Amino acid sequence: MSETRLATCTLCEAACGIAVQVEGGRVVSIRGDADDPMSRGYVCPKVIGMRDLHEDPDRLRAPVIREGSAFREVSWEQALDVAARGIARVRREHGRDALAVYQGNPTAHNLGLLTFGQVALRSFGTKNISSASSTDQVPHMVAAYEMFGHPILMPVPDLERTRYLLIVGANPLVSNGSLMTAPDMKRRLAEIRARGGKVVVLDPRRTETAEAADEHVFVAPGTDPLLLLSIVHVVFERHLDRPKRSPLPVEGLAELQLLASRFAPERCAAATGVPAEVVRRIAFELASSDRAAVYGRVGICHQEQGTLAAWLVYALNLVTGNLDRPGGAMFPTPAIDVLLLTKMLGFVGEGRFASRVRGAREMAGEVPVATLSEEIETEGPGQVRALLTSAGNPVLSSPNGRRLEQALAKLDFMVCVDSYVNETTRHAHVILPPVSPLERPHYDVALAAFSVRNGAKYVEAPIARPETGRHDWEILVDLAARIHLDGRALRPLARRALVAATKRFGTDGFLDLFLRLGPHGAGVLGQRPHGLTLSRLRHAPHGIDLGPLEPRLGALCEKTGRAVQAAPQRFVAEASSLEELLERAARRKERGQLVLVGRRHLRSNNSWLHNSRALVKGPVRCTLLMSPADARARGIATGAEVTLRSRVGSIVVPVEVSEEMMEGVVSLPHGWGHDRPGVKMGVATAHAGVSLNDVTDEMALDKLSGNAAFSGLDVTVEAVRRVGLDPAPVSARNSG
Ligand SMILES: Nc1nc2c(c(=O)[nH]1)N[C@H]1C(S)=C(S)[C@@H](COP(=O)(O)OP(=O)(O)OC[C@H]3O[C@@H](n4cnc5c(=O)[nH]c(N)nc54)[C@H](O)[C@@H]3O)O[C@H]1N2
Ligand SMILES: Nc1nc2c(c(=O)[nH]1)N[C@H]1C(S)=C(S)[C@@H](COP(=O)(O)OP(=O)(O)OC[C@H]3O[C@@H](n4cnc5c(=O)[nH]c(N)nc54)[C@H](O)[C@@H]3O)O[C@H]1N2
Ligand code: SF4
Ligand SMILES: [Mo]
Repeated sequence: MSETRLATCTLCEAACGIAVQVEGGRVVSIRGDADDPMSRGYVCPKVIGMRDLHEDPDRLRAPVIREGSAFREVSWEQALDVAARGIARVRREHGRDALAVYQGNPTAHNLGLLTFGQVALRSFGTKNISSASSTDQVPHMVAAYEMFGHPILMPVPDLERTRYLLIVGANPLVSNGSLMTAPDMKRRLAEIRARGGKVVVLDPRRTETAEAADEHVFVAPGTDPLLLLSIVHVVFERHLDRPKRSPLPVEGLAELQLLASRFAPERCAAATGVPAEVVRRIAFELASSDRAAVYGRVGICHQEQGTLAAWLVYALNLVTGNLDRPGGAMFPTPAIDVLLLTKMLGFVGEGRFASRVRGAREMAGEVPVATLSEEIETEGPGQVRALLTSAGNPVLSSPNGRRLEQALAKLDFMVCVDSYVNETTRHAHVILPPVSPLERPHYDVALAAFSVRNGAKYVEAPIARPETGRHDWEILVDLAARIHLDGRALRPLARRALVAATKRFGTDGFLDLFLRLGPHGAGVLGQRPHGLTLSRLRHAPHGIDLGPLEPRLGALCEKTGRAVQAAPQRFVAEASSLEELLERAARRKERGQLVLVGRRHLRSNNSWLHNSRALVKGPVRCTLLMSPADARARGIATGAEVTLRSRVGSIVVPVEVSEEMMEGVVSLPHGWGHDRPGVKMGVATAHAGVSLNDVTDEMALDKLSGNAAFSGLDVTVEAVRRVGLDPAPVSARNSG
């Protein structure tokens, strides 16, 4: 007898509601939950990954320890003991900073990792803690911190009411939205147009989103701060600035205007590739719309002035009077107060310490992952000798993964909390696998803070975990307890008591408490009888709609006595380097220098869904897109294998000549390169591709945030061998 259970897809930020048909612990089918108030039945093709992950024979179901080049299954007791002893020894002999911690992207979709997991990982007190944030959104966090006083206060476009949406460096039709939880982007963009609105995309590639928009404009990679500043320039010049439309206390508008006055569109056009008259028209349309929002995502974060770009996206919303205003860029009011939670966890702050070798500044308690290799390689006090990774695959996801992989081989000890033997975890001494995403209860603590509509949803685990299965957070709490109590007399007793107490409270206990304390909550003692509690959410398994976004920044400013900063001093100081960028970008174009950018595919998810047969079948996706003009100039046709070179290294990839690409720009997806020895993901290895991050540069960082500047990397491309124009060779290779 099969049964249908409601759940949430945890593969991407859209967090679609799903109905999972289960029979005897196996998944029969997954479809969209039509009664989920946010996703209304929508799911993307990737949803099948939830089934395939669960059923995957390559997924580890028991802990393993390495013996030579092989892994052997062991009991939890043994694995945790070996892991704890290894880490404790390194800490004892070399100090706390000798242990590095890295957390990957799936953390954001994992209730236990976001709560107890954070406490456990931060309890090690190492300054060498990093995460996928520094290959992703830290520029937005630094901009939010300086402008609004909290790194989590990153505004999201109010898609349901906006009439003009300017998308800069994002492809939400493929990524399904990021820092913008909004399932079914296709419908949402169509709705903006149906209400008479306009969608404009600025991107060096004519993406799927650009195709669905009213207008697409090519922009040269890495030049967005110049482009955005020239839009700000026109807004002021034409007296279209209307910050007062939103009643916020604001400081620094005059400084912003002064800075922008130097960057007229005519001056920036040669660098950005965007004609001045196009900039002027976009500025006018944006500023004269009654409800407009500017949205920027990883395309603007992955550049050497990513923080300036993120700042200028927010600043543009501010000066056009669209910040914290319906139809503009707004701040959700999630049921769990993440501002409070992150403050409690020590996330709020910046520049409190720096990395040892490069002196990279801390942000939200973390250093850039780009510093990890050098921290392992460079001898001296504080050298990293052990690594603990959780839900991450930095060998494929961080810049210069080749160097990192060589560094990992030198570690004294490495522990990974992960379900696979992959490019990173194959270096581990112990791998501790959590249960599958369908075997855990779920609530979106992080994503609800970036939802285009307020809401709350809790789901029970649709499939009961096996008796031996452990949640990520249970693994980390147990590990931390063992490490901290190692060598103490009280050890077994104290550890068991601590672990038992946390387990008893559990993620449910945490959720109930924080839901009650939150802005929609019932209160700890139930003072607000209609407010949220966990029990109320349990009775509404499709999720509860908490209404459209409401202005809230004004009230926050009042509470803290802090005005919104339109032109933070650090940003204005750094903006002097834009003069140099202006010249460098224009020169690059004159020289015909090729630059590299990344892309995503609808049927792929960073590095870890390539073991699903259903998702990797079809044409090869790991191809280098190149404009017809650039291909012609190099005698290259679709299907040709080329050598792509950067300062860091080279890779060989097949080319796809495409009108989608801006001249001078080539595009390659990341997350591939599964042919490393020792990887135990059969399907992925048979569709290996190459890793973009074998050529990205660990020294190229966003100046203000330390984020990896993957985009706009100088590269050369030359043919390895020539083949005809027929794209068949690409697909033929794929079927093998
Ligand atoms: N060149 C280039 N590089 C990029 C990007 C780019 O655009 N271009 N994008 C960057 C971005 S935005 C990101 S977020 C990063 C991602 O970087 P990472 O998070 O380091 O990499 P992922 O590929 O997401 O790997 C996730 C890992 O977590 C494991 N996993 C999945 N679910 C769970 C779980 O519930 N628990 C545990 N314990 N493990 C789990 C998977 O098996 C996999 O090993 O990559 C970045 N790298
Ligand atoms: N299907 C799928 N969905 C995903 C993921 C996935 O791997 N696959 N990953 C998830 C993750 S971790 C994240 S963070 C989000 C990211 O979500 P998005 O930000 O929407 O991700 P991308 O599709 O990489 O879009 C970035 C765009 O920026 C453009 N770009 C590159 N350089 C520049 C530049 O210098 N300037 C400008 N203006 N544009 C530039 C690229 O051409 C690309 O179209 O997606 C999430 N969703
Ligand atoms: S858009 Fe696709 S991958 Fe993302 S949550 Fe929805 S079904 Fe899952
Ligand atoms: Mo990401």
